[in-house]
Amino acid sequence: MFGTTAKKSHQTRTMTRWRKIYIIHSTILFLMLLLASCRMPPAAEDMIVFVSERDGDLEIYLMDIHGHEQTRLTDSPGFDNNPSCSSDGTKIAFHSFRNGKFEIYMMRADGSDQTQLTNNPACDMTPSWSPDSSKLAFNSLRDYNWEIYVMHIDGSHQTNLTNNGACDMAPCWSPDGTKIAFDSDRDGNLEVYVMNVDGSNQTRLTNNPAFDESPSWSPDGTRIAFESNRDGNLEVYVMDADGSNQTRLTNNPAVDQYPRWSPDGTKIAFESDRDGNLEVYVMDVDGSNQTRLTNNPAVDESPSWLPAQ
Ligand SMILES: [Ca+2]
Ligand SMILES: [Ca+2]
Ligand SMILES: [Ca+2]
Ligand SMILES: [Ca+2]
Repeated sequence: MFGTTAKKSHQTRTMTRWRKIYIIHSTILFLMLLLASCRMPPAAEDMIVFVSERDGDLEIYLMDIHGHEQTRLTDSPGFDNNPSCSSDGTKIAFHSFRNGKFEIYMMRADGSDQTQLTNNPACDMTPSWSPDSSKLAFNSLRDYNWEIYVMHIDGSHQTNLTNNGACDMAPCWSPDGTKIAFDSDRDGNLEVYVMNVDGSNQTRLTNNPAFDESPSWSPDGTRIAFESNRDGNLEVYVMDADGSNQTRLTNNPAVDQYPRWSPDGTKIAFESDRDGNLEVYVMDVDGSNQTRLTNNPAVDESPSWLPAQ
């Protein structure tokens, strides 16, 4: 009788132990599945990648085009800034100070697989994808003044395109892959230029004593958005790709800058401090419907459209 009770008690303890193990394993499995489900699935619609200081230092975030679902992608001790999304929507290039000097990095669109591409004591910054997602243009200070370089996305074949003693910055690859727009102060003040992807035929598009900078191509290649302070403070402008028809889109005493054309060609994202601190905005390409997407006392800036896959 006693033996049977002890046996039953032992069986009960064994079952309890197995039940505990089962519950622990189930919980771990559930948490792993939960964690997996939290990773960003491929975007079914266009998203906007941007930079924010809300968590203490500049990190890269993702949100939908309405400003919802704001999610952090990087978490490094140094600045992470100027994200640029590949046209296939799978990768984000950016620069980071995480290793004590500015270098170009790349990650998947969900923030995974963060990889360093440049490794040079001088600053390497502001990457821009070629439309076939095989190359990156970027700024480098390795020649003791800013030049525009291109490289393959594995970091190989780093080549100086501009070779000019002035500041040459802010490259933006044309949608047909044949040209790169950039800004330069080689003619005395910042102007927008365009060149062939081998660096030939460097041509000025703007000609104004004010700053004219930060070009962004429309997806059909016919127009270029840029920022200028020619009317007294920084505003977003557009022009035809040959520099004609320069038109102001914003008209606000605050800073309005960093225009980035949407993949479907209907909108331009930009940054403005009109509401007291830098936020990301979006507007129609004629300047109408200017709408704030972020709303945070920290700096929110540097939008880049992540195309739907
Ligand atoms: Ca230069
Ligand atoms: Ca100018
Ligand atoms: Ca303004
Ligand atoms: Ca803000």
